Amino acid sequence: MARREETEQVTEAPPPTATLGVGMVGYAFMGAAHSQGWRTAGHVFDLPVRPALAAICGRDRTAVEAAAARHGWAAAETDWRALIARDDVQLVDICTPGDSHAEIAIAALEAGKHVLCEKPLANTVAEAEAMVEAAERAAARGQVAIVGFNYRKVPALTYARTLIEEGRLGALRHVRATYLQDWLVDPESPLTWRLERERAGSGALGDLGAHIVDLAQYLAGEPLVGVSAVSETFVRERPVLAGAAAGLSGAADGTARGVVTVDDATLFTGRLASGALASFEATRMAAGRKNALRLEINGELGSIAFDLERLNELSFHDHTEPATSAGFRRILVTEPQHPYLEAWWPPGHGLGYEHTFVHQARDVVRTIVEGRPPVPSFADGLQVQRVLAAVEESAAKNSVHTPVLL
Ligand code: SOE
Repeated sequence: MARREETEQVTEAPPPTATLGVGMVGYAFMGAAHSQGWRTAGHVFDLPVRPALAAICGRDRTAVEAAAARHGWAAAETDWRALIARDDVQLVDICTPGDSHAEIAIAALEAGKHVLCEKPLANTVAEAEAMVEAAERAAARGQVAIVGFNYRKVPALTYARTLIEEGRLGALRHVRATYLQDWLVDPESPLTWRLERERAGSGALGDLGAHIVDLAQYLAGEPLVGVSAVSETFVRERPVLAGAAAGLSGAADGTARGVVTVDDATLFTGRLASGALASFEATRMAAGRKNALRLEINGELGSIAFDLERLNELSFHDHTEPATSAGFRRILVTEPQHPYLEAWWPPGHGLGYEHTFVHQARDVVRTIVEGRPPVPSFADGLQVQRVLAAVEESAAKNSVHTPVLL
């Protein structure tokens, strides 16, 4: 495999002249992350066409023009329909809250554009189904529709999938997945759109649970077939937001308070198609846990373990080794032979959160140009949406638990 010296020769080749015009809707946290992905992918990877940041869209003209200048977009629009209609936009990237995903994605696909849509795919199963139907019609015309489950693009997790595909874990027994953050611990943290059911669909479940459900199914290579859940909203009222959110938070509007209409934390167990058991925990109220997406998968031949807070590492235990010397060992997934790493730094120099968006952009471009099946597809996004809906249904039923005798 190419080491860095050879890779450098490859990246010194003249950049491709053909471009894929990207139009992005939304310019907050995810908009910034996706911008970085589009800006960088064509400079790092040897791509058949280079993404061009054609136009960015948001409702507030001053703010969207500032975002365009900051993130390197050539133009700014204030109406997503105008963005979709632009001749220099071939792909529409949707980074808005979930309540507008379906409308924008379906309109873009019907206008002949490729689509990348942030997760969760939609706020309801019905919306996701309509999006899949639009994606299927568009696929017949050669268009691509992809959902942005960016953590599949962490090299250590892509590599974990390879180990499982190769049978190194054997038949799977357990999938244990948690996604823990703490940005809502403070009860004075304001009521942003992520705390409104109308806009976000659900709370920790859709925001964080969607990622770990997708990863569990992607890594295991099989779907969840049943779930049992509990859910809680610990802080039921929060200060109303004054103006736009900044990142995950924002300034409160005096003393006015509004009702939180989503879950703060959702826990559930599940069963995969093969009979393997799974457990999940999604919360934004785990004090001290910043972006702790952790996974452990146990099979009859071995186990893997991963923590997003140490994202260059994968732990692997090979249970076929002699018991005296077997045990979890830490693999640094930073070699040029590892997924995506051939184009980055010399061995051992490591990547971060933002690189997942660069890898996502690379994969979207290649999928379009090489005519590959889209992965993760809108159908994958719908399947996750069905799991989220089943979790919500179960949590609603489980509000009264089997009592514990005291
Ligand atoms: C906030 O909880 C958030 O930004 C999620 O919305 C993202 O999907 C996740 O990648 C990081 O945390």
